[in-house]
Amino acid sequence: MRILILGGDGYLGWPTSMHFARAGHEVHAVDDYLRRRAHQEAGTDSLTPIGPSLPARANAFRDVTGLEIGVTEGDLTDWSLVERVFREFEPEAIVHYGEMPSAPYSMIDREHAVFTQTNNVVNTLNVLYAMAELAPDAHLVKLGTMGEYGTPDIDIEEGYLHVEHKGRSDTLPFPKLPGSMYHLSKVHDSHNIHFACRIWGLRATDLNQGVVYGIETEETRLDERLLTRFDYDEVFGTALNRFCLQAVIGHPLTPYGRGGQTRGYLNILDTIQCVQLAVLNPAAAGEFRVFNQFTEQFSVVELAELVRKAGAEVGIEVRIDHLDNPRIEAEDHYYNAVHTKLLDLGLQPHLLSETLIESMFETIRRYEDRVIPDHIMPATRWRGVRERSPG
Ligand code: USQ
Repeated sequence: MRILILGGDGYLGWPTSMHFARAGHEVHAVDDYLRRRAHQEAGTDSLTPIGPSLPARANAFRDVTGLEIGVTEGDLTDWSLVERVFREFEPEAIVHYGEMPSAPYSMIDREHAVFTQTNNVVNTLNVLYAMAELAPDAHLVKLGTMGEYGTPDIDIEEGYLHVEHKGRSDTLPFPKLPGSMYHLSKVHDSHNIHFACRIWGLRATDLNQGVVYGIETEETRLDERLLTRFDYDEVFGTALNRFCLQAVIGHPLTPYGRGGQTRGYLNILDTIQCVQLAVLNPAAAGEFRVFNQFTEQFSVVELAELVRKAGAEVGIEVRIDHLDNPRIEAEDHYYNAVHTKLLDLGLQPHLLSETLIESMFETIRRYEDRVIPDHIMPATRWRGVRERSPG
């Protein structure tokens, strides 16, 4: 199958590109290095030393495996670029990771919020128009987020809710209560994609993914030049990855507030498995399919305790310091999200274990001398606009 990977230079996009290429597909990856630039501006970096560019990574992949990954360096908000890629590559499936992925980044100030929503919404619109005009039978597999739903006081269904109202009933999109400008951008995308399926008959799967953890995949282990990035800073690092790194460098773990914030989590290996299952089992024409993509739920405190236990096993003493929560979010809440559709397609979860955490410790230790400790503590706050611009 011809598979276009948008955001092919990212934490998930690069290992997904390699995985599909090794599985015998024709792969083309697109990226404009948005995340590399954001890191440069902030003075932060990936823990793992990744290749200097997408072409350099694709060359290394060819040296190691003999397989090709096609590459385009460019911005998906640029219509002429999107049009050219669709005309030349003629994708049958499009895996769209190509967005600004950080909630804190989107909450820094007005400029970052506008950038996040413009970038994410416009580039997805370009992809939808390119599909409608140039690849109407292709299947879009779009990375959404569990954060679109927020933390409602009822069970979260997979995309849709059956509603009885004043004697009538319908199945409607599940209500959305996102917690950041970034999560909102994904809600806007979901509406636009749903519209394109309903009106133009496109086929799409929205993968509402939870928080991903892990460093290694089958392909990244083949050669050091094939590593994927690993972020641990307050803007791009996510909870468990940050806690594992903090444990290794002797930094107290940083649960925000009371730490009862509960989310769905999954191993990076399962992200790749889920995306592969979605691509190989496409949605029908006109169908907007939604999968909740995670394997287990944890609260932040549960994760911190797991890391402390794994640390004790290998002789690391881990301290846990609850910080004032920089975000505005519920810290004790009901959370129960359905996630059966990917299991029904055959997903075999790699569940979180102390052994997995210990192996993450080992990989992190290998690159410990690259850690920039100044950017571990949270600096971005979800405060009101008035607090930022007095007067
Ligand atoms: N948290 C801490 N301490 C930390 C970091 C995070 O307590 O040092 C807490 C946060 O306050 C939050 C939870 O952990 O309650 C998750 O935060 P996160 O930074 O790991 O993840 P989040 O901001 O929700 O975003 C990440 C990805 C995003 C993806 C989302 C899936 O960056 O791209 O969409 O996870 S989900 O969380 O299901 O919305």
